[in-house]
Amino acid sequence: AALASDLRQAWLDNQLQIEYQPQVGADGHMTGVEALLRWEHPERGTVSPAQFIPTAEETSLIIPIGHWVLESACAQLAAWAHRPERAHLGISVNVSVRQFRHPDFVDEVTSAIVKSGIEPRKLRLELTESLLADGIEVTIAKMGSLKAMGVTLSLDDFGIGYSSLSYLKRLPLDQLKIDRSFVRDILTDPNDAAIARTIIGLAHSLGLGVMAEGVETEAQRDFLARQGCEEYQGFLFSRPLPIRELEALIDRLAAEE
Ligand code: G
Ligand code: G
Ligand code: MN
Ligand code: NA
Repeated sequence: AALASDLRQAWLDNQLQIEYQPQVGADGHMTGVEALLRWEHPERGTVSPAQFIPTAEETSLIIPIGHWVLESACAQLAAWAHRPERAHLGISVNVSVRQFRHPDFVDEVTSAIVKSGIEPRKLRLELTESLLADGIEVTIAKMGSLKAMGVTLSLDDFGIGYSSLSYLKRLPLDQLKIDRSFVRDILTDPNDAAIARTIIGLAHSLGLGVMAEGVETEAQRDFLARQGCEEYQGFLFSRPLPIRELEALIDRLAAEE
């Protein structure tokens, strides 16, 4: 069957799940997690979101699916709010272009925050550079509404897409995420090292935080730390985990303190 009809059925049958990948600060403590969609198909096996997100966008299924991820993240933050070892954590949610451009998007975020009663800054929306390709004035206005609400805004996969520095300075962002393609060979490829260093410097000169993704080794983390990077995500710390495994990890780390 075509991926589009399988995805529609998967959505109706609750075959989609959310895993959470830890994010770690400069002192090694967990600061938050990124919510990542997972699809276990009975015949296809595990389907990567890299494969099915484009289909979800083409079919508009990304609207209900994205809404569900957003509401799930807010419900999770609300459940953690009265657990001392979990209450400080944020959750990053990927927002696709189609979802962001939907006229109801800002209202959906507002209602998810109000319903759950969470602190808005704990919700970190990950936007991509493809939002800057056109409709820039509307993008800036919507980001401004989200920012006014207190939501944290990150620019995901930074450096691989359409990055105009003149737009970048106009966006009400909180953080840049260095794309993992620059982190992978950071110790062996001087160009990647220079790019990572430049992104960290750019973020700081614009008053933004910076997170590196795809950090797999201590040596990569140490290199990034020396350049002033303050947050990390990658297999060095943890792969994305089902919620029960994530909560067990948080409790284990808290018990070791
Ligand atoms: O986790 P993984 O490497 O398989 O993710 C592949 C891609 O899918 C990443 O670019 C990630 O941003 C995207 N992705 C994962 N979950 C979501 C989601 O909930 N919404 C959107 N729009 N993209 C997601
Ligand atoms: O595009 P986005 O940044 O949202 O994608 C995040 C994706 O990166 C997730 O699908 C996750 O599985 C993947 N990922 C997370 N950490 C690592 C890592 O250390 N190495 C590699 N190769 N992929 C990672
Ligand atoms: Mn992301
Ligand atoms: Na990314």
